[in-house]
Amino acid sequence: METMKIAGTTLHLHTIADAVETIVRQTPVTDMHTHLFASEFESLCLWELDDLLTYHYLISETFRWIDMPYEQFWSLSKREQADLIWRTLFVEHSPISEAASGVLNVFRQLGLDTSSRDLQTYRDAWARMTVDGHIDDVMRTAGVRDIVMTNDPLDASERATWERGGGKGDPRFHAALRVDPLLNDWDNAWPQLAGLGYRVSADWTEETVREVRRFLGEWIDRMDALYLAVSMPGDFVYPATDHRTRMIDEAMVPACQEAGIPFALMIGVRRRVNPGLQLAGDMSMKSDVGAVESLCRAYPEQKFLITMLARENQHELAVLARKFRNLMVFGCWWFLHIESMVREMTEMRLELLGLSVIPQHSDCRIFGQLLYKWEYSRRIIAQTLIQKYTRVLETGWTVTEDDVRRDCADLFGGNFWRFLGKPVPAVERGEAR
Ligand code: HDL
Ligand code: ZN
Repeated sequence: METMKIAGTTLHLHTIADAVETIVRQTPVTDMHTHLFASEFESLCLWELDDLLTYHYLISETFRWIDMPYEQFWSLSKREQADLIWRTLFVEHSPISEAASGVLNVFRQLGLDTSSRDLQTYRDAWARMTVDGHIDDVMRTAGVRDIVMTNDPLDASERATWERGGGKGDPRFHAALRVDPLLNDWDNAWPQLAGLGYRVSADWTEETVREVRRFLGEWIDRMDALYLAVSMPGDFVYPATDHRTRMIDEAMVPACQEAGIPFALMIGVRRRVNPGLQLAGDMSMKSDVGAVESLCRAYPEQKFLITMLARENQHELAVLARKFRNLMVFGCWWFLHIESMVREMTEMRLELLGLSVIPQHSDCRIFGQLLYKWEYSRRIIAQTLIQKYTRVLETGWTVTEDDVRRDCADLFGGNFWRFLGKPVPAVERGEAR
């Protein structure tokens, strides 16, 4: 029998580390969940220094040091808020949290002189930038080839871009249709739908179901949405005799099946535990992985992208993914997007699921964040892969550079696009192997 030819340089115990670090660094990323917007979305496209400093993670960290009333902070201009955050987290204390050190990492990767503690130094640097030049520089440096946005047609300013035929001008940016209010705040959502011309009412009537389906279908088509996304509170149970189950069963899953797209559920948030912090006031909570199990079993032909917010849910979710091939686990979400949790979760996932996961997304809101979030994520994923390839090499198995390239392409985008049943756009554009 002909021996199978192994392609590419064979790696050994003393060469695997350098090879993996190099290949991971070079592998282009599809960032499959972000809050970034292409520049055509104008004010929704956040990239300025004051946007970076008023990131809600830094706001909540600043309030731990100051007695200022919340209302007084929110009455400040964005620039004044940024000044206060800079003084508090960068001058009066060392910026060692993930979000604070991340800002300095952005400065470094943009080639700025980080020896200055004068915020004006960095404001002057941003004054020399343009939004499109900054986006190109950051995506190139971070190695991010494609970005999936979070798109909400109930947001009037975003809707305006779509309704004038915009939204798809930059092929690197893709849409995900986000519809939390339909599931979690129906009393306020249905009047908004009605205001857009959909014949819905508070009651879950046949016409309401039909019109919610029409809303979902029309916006999936208009955005060419890659997936339908919702974030769910930690008390989400499924199935239940409640509005959420009816909305999922009668509208959301059918809309996904009609469009042939995955349904992404991000589970475990407790919104506004401290309303005074606004967006920064959300909390995580343990959730019922059983709800995901019931969904995957009820709809074996429907693909589900799932991430959960509580550390305590991660092992059970990874084990569940071993049972359902229509379940794709993704990312280290939100409060888990810190180096210690990324390391713990990535090791566990590769040990339980091999390479059939989407290990990371950035969740970025401001473009510069791509630089630090992907730098440390790549480093940790590379360190974990080296550990696992070493274990394989020690058995005498052959691992080649081509094997590692293939595996990394899967982890950093290939698994996502394959789960969608779509080709990798960066390859289609000739930008990546
Ligand atoms: O619901 C979500 O998509 C979360 O990611 C929230 O946007 C959260 O506020 C966040 O920014 N996480 O990083
Ligand atoms: Zn998010």
